[in-house]
Amino acid sequence: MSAGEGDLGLACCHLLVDELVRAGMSDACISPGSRSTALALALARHPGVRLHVHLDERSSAYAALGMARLQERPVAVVCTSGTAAAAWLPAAVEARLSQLPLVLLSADRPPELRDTGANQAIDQQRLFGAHVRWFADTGVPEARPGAARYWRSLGSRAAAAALGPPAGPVHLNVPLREPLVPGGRAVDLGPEAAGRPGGEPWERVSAPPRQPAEADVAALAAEIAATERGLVVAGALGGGGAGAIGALAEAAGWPLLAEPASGLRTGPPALSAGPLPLAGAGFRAGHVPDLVLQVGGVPTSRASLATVAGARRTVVVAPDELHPDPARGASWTLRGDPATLAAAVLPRLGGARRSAWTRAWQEADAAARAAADACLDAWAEPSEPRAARDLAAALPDGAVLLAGSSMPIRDLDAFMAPRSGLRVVANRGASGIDGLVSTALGSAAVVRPAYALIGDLALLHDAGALLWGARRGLDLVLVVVNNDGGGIFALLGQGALPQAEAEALFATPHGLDLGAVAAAAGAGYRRLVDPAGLGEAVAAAGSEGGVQIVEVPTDRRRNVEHHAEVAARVAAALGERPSG
Ligand SMILES: Cc1ncc(C[n+]2csc(CCOP(=O)(O)OP(=O)(O)O)c2C)c(N)n1
Ligand SMILES: [Mg+2]
Repeated sequence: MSAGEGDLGLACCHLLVDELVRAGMSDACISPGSRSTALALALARHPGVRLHVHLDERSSAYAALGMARLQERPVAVVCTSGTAAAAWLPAAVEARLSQLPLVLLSADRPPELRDTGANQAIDQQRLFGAHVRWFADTGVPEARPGAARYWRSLGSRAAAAALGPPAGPVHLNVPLREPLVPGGRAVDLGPEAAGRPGGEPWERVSAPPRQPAEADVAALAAEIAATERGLVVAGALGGGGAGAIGALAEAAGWPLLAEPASGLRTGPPALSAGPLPLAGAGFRAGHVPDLVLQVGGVPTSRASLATVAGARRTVVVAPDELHPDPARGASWTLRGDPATLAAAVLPRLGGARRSAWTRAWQEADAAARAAADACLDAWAEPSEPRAARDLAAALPDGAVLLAGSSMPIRDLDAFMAPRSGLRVVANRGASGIDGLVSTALGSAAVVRPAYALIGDLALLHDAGALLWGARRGLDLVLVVVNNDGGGIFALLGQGALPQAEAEALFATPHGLDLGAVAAAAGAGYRRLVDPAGLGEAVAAAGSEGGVQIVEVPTDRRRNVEHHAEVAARVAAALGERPSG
C-alpha cells in the first residue's frame, strides 16, 4: 500500500517541526484534537522537543508564552480546527505586545471543506488579524517536487519571524486531509528532506545591525550631560543585560525610578520606594524633571505616569513597533535595545555627578520607604502591601516571580524593596487577569520552583489551568491574595458607587473556599495567619514541591484603609499635606 494523507501530513509536519528545533525551539504545547494529529505526532516524535499537553487551548497558549518569555526561544503551540484555535487569541494579543516568540500552528480543514458547514470548520485565515507578526496558510501537504524545501523553509521563516527583533507571535494554518492518522508508510520527499548538513536551519535570517546610530548616541549623551534635573524611568524590560541602564543613571547623576519588572530595582541609583514619594502632589510638583529618559514598558502606577507626563522633555527608548507613551509627550523616540544604547552612551559621560536634585530624590525616597515599612510592620493582620513586600524579599536568589495584573503588580511596584537575584515578570502587554495561572505554569516548566503573586479573581479566571496542571510534575508556588473579589475597584472610582452596585458589578465577590479549590485540583494549600509569616510559608510550600497555593486572606475595605494610611504617613514624612 502506498503512503496515505496521514503519512504525508506527518512527513511534512516533521520537516516544519525540525526547522523550529534547528532554530532553537525546545518546548511545544499541544491540546487534543483529531485534525491536528500530524502536528501532534511530529512534535511528540521529535527527540528535540519537550511536549506539554493541555486540555484548554487558551491555557496552553498562555503556558507557551510563560516559557517563551524565560527561554527567549520560539515555543510552538498546536491545536485542532475551530474554536480551539480561536481560544489562542488572548495569548496572541499578549505575546504581540510583550514581544514573545510564539509559533501558533493550527490544524484546519482542507479547502474543499471550508465554507460548507463541515464540522468544526471556521474561517481560520488571518484568525489573529494584526495580533501576529506573520501569517501563512501552508496548503495541504503534497508529495511533489520541492515539497521538502517548502516545508523546511516555512519552519525556518516562522521561527525567524517569531524571533524578530522584535519578537512576537506568528500563525501558520495547516490544512490536513483524511485519513488523519498515519498508516506507518514511508514517504519519500527527496534528498532535501534531510535538511541542511550539520543541523543548520534551512534559511538563516540575519536581522539588520542593532547598534544605535552614532549621531543619536552623541546627541543623547550631550543632552544628558547638559541636564542636572533628569530622571530615568524603567518599565518592564525583557531578558538580562539591563545593568548598563543603572550605570547610565549613575553617571548622569539622576535617580532611577525602576519597576520590579525592569530588573533594575536592585539598589542605588534605583529608588527603593518606587512611585511612593510621587503619589502625593507635593514632592512631584516641586520636582518636575527637565528630562525623563524612559526605557521599557509604560509605567504602571498613576504617580509614575503623571511624573513622565509632566516632564519638560521626554525621550523614550522603545523596541520597534511599540509606542510606550500614553501621554503622547515623547519628543524623541529612539528605536532599539535600551541596554545597548545605554552602553554606547556611557563612555561619553563623565564620572558620577552628585547634585542637590539627586539628594532630594534620595532623601524623599528614604523617608517614604521608612514610613511605608513602619505602616506595613504595624498592621496586625495580613495585608496586601506587606504580602507584596515580604514575598519579594523572601524568595531565593535565582527565583522568577510572576506578578499578576490588578493590585499584585501595583503593590510590588510600590512596596518591593530593592534586591538582586530576583526576576519579576508580568503579562503587562495587555494586563489581562486571564491566563495567569497558565503563564505561571509555563514559567515553572523552565525554572523550578516558579513563584507567582496573583489575585483571587485571577486564580478563578484560570482555575481550569490549576485543575489540569497541578499534578503534572511542575513546581510552582502560587501566592493568592484573597480579598473575595476585585480589590482594585475599591481604589478606583467604582468604590464611590452605591455599595450594592460596587459589589455586584465590580468587586464580584465569590465566597469560594480556596482550600477546597486547591484540594479539587490536588494542589497543596496553606493559609497565612501571621502577617510576618509569608516568607516562611512560601519557603515551606516551595520545599514541598508540586503546585502549592499560599492564600493571603485580606479584606477589600481594610485594604483601602491600608493604602490611605501609607499615603498619609508618606506625605507626613515628606512634610506634605495628605492629598486626601
Ligand atoms: C481578562 C480580563 N478581564 C477583566 C479585566 C478587568 N479587571 C482588572 S482588575 C480586575 C479584578 C481582579 O481581581 P483580583 O485578581 O482578585 O485582583 P485584585 O483586584 O483583588 O487585586 C478585573 C476584573 C482584565 N484586566 N482582564
Ligand atoms: Mg481580589
